[in-house]
Amino acid sequence: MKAAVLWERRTPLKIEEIDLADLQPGEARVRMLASGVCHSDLHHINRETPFKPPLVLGHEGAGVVDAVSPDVKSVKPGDRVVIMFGSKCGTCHFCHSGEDYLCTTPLPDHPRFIRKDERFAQLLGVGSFAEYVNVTASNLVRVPDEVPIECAALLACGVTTGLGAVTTTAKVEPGSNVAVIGIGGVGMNVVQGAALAGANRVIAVDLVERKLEMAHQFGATHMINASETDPVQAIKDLTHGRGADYVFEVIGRPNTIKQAYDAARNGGTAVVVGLGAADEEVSFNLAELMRSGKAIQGCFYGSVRPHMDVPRYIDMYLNGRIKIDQLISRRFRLDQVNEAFDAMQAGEVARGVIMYE
Ligand code: PAD
Ligand code: ZN
Repeated sequence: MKAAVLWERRTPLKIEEIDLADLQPGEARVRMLASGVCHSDLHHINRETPFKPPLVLGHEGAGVVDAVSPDVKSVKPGDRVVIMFGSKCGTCHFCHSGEDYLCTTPLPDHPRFIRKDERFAQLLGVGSFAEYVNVTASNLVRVPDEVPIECAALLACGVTTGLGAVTTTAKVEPGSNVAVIGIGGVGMNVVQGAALAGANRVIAVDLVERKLEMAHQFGATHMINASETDPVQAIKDLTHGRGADYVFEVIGRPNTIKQAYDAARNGGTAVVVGLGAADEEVSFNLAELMRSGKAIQGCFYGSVRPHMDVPRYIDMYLNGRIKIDQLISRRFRLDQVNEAFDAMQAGEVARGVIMYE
């Protein structure tokens, strides 16, 4: 089967013929049908991260179950599924307390992608830029036939992270003023989540005019182009000079995280959704941090509870309460994966999706 392999950081992915190991207990094999291209995948190309090349990227995938290990009862061959990423062991402190996105159990370390003696790392336990994947079966959430499979794929990361950041991580109250800095595939879902949560103002900040226009369709009430206007001042001007109750940073850069902090009102919250580099830091004035009463909150995976939130988001999609189709700007084949990254970096797409058929 074919997979897109990162052989060396900062080089294009190469399509290779590789194999899958035999299924281990608790695992399922999924035939990939769609995989979104998320900016986090690009970070693993460009940055040093714990996932070392040769590496199969991709973590926003959906497909159909092809086979299961004999002990697996939660899914069966033929089921259409979203593949959630990361560990969810079900037995650690965090899994028991309903915060399984914080699960501390290491990902399975037996090789799943192989070729003779070669072993390929599998990003976040998924590696969805491959025609088939072996994954932990408890990470699979079944999807009804009415949901287009490329929409299901986006539930594995962008939609779930963005909506969850608002409702589960930050718990935005109706009437809040919300600003979102970075309106990509994830930030657009923060915008629609804030609108759904009943935010009063939803202020979208980006550098690309097309993203801002789209943000308006997703519920933004005000749009700020940060290449023309200082976003911190603009957010304050729109919020009685105070700043927003919640400012979401959805890029992962020190300067925009600082902007989110500065644009939050006293007592407000800056929510860091963007993934910064491991060697980057942001500094805050300590006296101001204390006196302002502001909170800085990290947000991993929208604090998702997969088997509770994903079915709920599916229901909301089917009921017309959230948009997913409109996020998909372009479809690519697996051998066009590098073009999909180029399109993301050029700001041409809200989400590009790899289709396998
Ligand atoms: P994306 O490339 O689709 O969107 C990023 C957006 O930021 C684009 O629209 C850019 O135009 C915009 N942008 C860039 N620089 C600026 C700036 N200075 N001011 C305003 N806007 C700017 O990425 P994405 O939405 O796929 O991912 C966004 C980040 O979220 C990225 O760091 C990714 O790794 C992270 C992420 N975090 C989680 C999580 O669990 N917290 C999950 C998924 C993705
Ligand atoms: Zn992602």
